[in-house]
Amino acid sequence: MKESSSSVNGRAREAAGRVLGERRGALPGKAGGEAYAPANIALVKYWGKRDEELKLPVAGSLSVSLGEWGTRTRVSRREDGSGDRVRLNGKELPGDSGFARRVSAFLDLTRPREDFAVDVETENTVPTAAGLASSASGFAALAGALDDWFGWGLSERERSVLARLGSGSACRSVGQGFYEWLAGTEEGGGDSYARRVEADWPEFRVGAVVVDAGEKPVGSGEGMRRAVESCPLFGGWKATVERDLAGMKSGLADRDWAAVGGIAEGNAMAMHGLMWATRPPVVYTQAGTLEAMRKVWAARAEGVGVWFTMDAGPNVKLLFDAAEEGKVRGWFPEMKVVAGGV
Ligand code: 2P0
Repeated sequence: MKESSSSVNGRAREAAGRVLGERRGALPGKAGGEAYAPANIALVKYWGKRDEELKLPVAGSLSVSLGEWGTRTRVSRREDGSGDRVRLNGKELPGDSGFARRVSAFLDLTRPREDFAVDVETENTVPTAAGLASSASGFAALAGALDDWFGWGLSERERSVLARLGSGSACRSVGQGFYEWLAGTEEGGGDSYARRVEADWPEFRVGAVVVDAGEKPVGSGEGMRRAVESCPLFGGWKATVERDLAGMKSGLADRDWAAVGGIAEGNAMAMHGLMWATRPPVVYTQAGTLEAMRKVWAARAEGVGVWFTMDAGPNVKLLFDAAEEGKVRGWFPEMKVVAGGV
């Protein structure tokens, strides 16, 4: 992450320039812009970059978007000379807070002029009690709001490339449904973007089980960096992801819960295995995480169609069909449920 908006990340700005071309120099055609982007949960995980600045991954990944859980963002011009302002859920963030700085760094990639300051008003619609990260929907919504404001007319692929420069997983939050992030091979990242997987599954449900909503000990950027540098198992990760992606796509096409749930759960376990084997280790799992995992296995042993996935934190996300919701709630009365897959 860069320190301030004056130390512009050169290669990322070049990459944004390749998306926008001459459009970047033009002033917006209207007073403000607005967009919504859903959060997403990876069923096959992104863990490890081949390029830190451009947020290019070592391998592909695949996620489901979370319907009405996401981020709505409005942008407009700020002309009082005090720089960008970021409001999150109605509260102004201090300019030196981590998120405000990341937003300003992202705005640096697209500003028509250096002194062009932006007012960003962003609201998360993910219930706080669901304990989900919001950087993916946050940067996808910001890219979409800027596109709306400036009238760039970006394609979904272009929006995905742009959002990726804010946060890798944001490239998968450009629409509803299942999205595959293609790792790409180009040095500049023009072919590293997410595209919709042709699968509709309106009965697909995600249940959030919060174990600990507090700050995580190691950020995911730092955790990934450490894994690439020091995890002795990392060499096998790319092949694991490629196999899991192939199985996941055919499972989604067949709406085969055993395949989709089994691969998602196994892939999350493999990612956490990498984390544990990283030196020094990156352990997000807590006692409550293990307890929830064991409950899922016990429920499944009793015939309930439920699987789990976990990200860079202690919370557990359940995956199940709408028809199973009542039974799953019997095991996890406190879970928050959202419809994905459409
Ligand atoms: C994922 N995660 O696929 C994985 C699984 C966390 C665990 O994408 O450094 O916030 O901004 O590219 O996108 C979280 O990483 O990281 C993430 P950056 P990002 O959802």
